[in-house]
Amino acid sequence: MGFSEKQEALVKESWDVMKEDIHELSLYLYQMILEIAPEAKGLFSFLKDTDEIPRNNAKLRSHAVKVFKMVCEAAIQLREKGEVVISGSTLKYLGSVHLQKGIVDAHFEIVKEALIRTVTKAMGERCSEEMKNAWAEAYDQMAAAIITEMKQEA
Ligand code: HEM
Ligand code: ISQ
Repeated sequence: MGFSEKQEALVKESWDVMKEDIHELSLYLYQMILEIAPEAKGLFSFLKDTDEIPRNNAKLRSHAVKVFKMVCEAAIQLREKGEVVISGSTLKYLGSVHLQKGIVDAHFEIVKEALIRTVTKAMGERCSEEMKNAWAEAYDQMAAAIITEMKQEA
């Protein structure tokens, strides 16, 4: 089943709301990752040597914002072109960063769950199963592109 205009709208609409509180939501995304998988802490350079998630680390924040934005971008592309297209050099970079950090398929499920929990928290009563599914689908397609690249680089 293709990605519908409605699904794209749900992702965009929630992202617009999320942007208003992006600082807190970025921290929440990491918090959820660590709640689901405490061992993931060691993967991130800015988390591995701290007991708490640092509130004022620019890199930590910008990385999380990138992830939200890229999934949002994936939703737009899925509706427009039916697939996620990442430019060759960006895809190579994403593949190599994650390969080098030792990211495996199971990690992608953890981040997906954390992302959905973050959308759920951000949207409160405005959240719906349909909205969560739209994010999940866009994320899965983005993840699939990165995973394919990682396997090619390995
Ligand atoms: C780095 C995006 C999945 C862990 C990055 C960077 C981007 C990114 C853009 C590079 C940031 C920069 O250098 O500017 C994504 C997207 C994902 C995804 C879009 C899924 C669709 C994952 C997963 C994990 C992960 C599943 C594992 C928990 C990391 C780590 C780094 C990284 C550890 C390096 C951060 C550091 O320590 O500096 N990711 N990522 N990523 N990603 Fe992901
Ligand atoms: C995946 N890759 C890089 C940074 C991230 C930040 C938060 C959640 C997932 C991420």
